[in-house]
Amino acid sequence: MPNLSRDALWGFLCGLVIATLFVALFTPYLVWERLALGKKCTSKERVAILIPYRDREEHLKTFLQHMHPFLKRQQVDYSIYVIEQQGEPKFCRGLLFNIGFSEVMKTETYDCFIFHDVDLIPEDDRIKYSCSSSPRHLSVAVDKFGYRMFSYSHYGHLIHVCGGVTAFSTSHFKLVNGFSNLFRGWGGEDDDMFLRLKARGLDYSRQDLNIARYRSLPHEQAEKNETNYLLLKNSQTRYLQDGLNSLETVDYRVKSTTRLPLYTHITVWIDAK
Ligand SMILES: [Mn+2]
Repeated sequence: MPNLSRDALWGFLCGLVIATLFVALFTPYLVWERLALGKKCTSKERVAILIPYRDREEHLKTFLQHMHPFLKRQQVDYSIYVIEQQGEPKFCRGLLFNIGFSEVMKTETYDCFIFHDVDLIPEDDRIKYSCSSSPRHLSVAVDKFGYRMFSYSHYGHLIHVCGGVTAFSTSHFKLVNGFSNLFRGWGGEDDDMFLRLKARGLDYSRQDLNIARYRSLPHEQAEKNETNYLLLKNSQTRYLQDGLNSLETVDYRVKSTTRLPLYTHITVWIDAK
């Protein structure tokens, strides 16, 4: 027995020595890295990346694995927010963006918001994750659409399809009253935003088609909600009272906000209509 406790003591001491050595050697390295990083990060703009989310665990993993190194290479001062929908069976992409924006702005200040689908991965480091003098459509060329741009005519409007990933300065996003809260299910909320911008005399700028290339992660295509497209008829007048300023009339409840190492997770209950 005495032998055993002596062995245990030796083991403990060796462990202690190794741990001390490790901390002594590693701490200066961490401090140095921190300082070097502080010097390198020249960005003054604070960027929030908002991801509307439900039931796409694999996509989120791939997204985070790609985006953290990508954004660090660009030296962006950023945070990622995942806004998860519960309740209402139809996915409310625009509404989730509005809720995310309003929740985030309660405690933080950001200059720039990037509204980002979880299944789109930028393929080129030159795609700038920042805001400029006009709102920007980032995911211009997506692989599953043959890296091409699309437009269509609807109720006399020529609509350029600008879904996927867009960047708005905080003031531009407020100026158009955010997204519409009314779109439920797949389709149309991005076209509604395009029309809001037009109504405000704004337009999306776009990066070169050869640069702004995205890979899309495969999933089953949700069925288009055709009734969404009827809303586009009056987008350009409705936007004044449908959006950030009418969020309090929407039946939703923020259930939790959890700060995780790689993102902040906000869960939202939306009442089914
Ligand atoms: Mn998709």
